Order: sequence, then structure tokens, then C-alpha cells
Amino acid sequence: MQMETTLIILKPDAVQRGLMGKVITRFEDKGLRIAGAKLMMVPRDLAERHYGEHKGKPFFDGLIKFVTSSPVLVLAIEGDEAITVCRKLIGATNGKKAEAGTIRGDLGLSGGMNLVHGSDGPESAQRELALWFKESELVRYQKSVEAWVYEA
Ligand code: DAT
Ligand code: MG
Repeated sequence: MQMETTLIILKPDAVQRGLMGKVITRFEDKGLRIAGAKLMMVPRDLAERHYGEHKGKPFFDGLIKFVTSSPVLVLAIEGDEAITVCRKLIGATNGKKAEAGTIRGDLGLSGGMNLVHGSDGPESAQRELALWFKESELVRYQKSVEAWVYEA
């Protein structure tokens, strides 16, 4: 097993559309564990640091405006290969192109307002978790159902 923690953000459109429960359920149903959660308005400097790799791109200003416009729900999610598994559950960037069965493929039609962020690799996960959570805000525990999720 390769236990990993990944940074997931339910973006303003997910919160405003009342889809938080549905989206969290996707991750829980998969067998993943919530290790941290907070609802917050995103300060502009945090949004810019989080999306730093996209600075200078044509959609950057709109992206920052969008993620700072209304609250987000920030999650740390744990599980075997959680980073890749969550990216698969989330689906391709544009909701119109994302496969049916994925969160974006089932719930959205937009390229910019695409409901969920998920770290795209181990380095991003580490960097993003450190940006959004203090170590003391991450809760380490086991769920007894995991005995029925993972083979011994
Ligand atoms: P992802 O969120 O799938 O990792 P990304 O890292 O390439 O996608 O881009 C970050 C976010 O920026 C993405 O979730 C939505 C927005 N974005 C990306 N490309 C865009 C585009 N061509 N037009 C508008 N928004 C875009
Ligand atoms: Mg990305």
C-alpha cells in the first residue's frame, strides 16, 4: 500500500450549488478518509500562491477572482494512492469533456467553474497541504470499515 494525503478544494460553485455533500460522498464512497476540513473565504495571496504555476496565463485573473468570490471547503483526503485516485474521481479539467462517472463529468459544464481542485502529484500535494493546513489541523485516525476496503 502507498498511503497518501491529497489536497482537495470544493470550489465556490460546488458550495453555492449545494453540492458539498454529493462531492464528499464520492470520496467517502470510494473508501477514502477525510483527514482535514475547513470552510473558508480564500485570501487573495493564498489563491495566488496556490495557483502560482498558472500565473501569466490568460485565465489566471479570472481564476483568482472566481476562487476568492465565495467560500470554499478545503479537504485533506487520505488513502492508498489517494492523489491519483482523487484525480481520477474528479475527471478532466473541462466539465464538458470530462468522462461521465467523474465528478466534473457528472456535475458540471464549465472549464473554469469545475467544482473541485485536486493535487496533481506528490510534490503538489505536499506543497498544497502545507499551504492550506497546519499539521495540527490534520487528524490521523483509522476507520474500522477500512478492514473491508483494503486487503490485509
Ligand atoms: P486542473 O484543475 O484539472 O488540475 P489546471 O491545473 O490545468 O486544471 O488549471 C487549474 C484551474 O484553472 C482549472 O481547474 C480551471 C482553470 N482553468 C484551466 N484552464 C482553463 C482555461 N483554458 N480556461 C479557463 N479556466 C481554466
Ligand atoms: Mg491543476
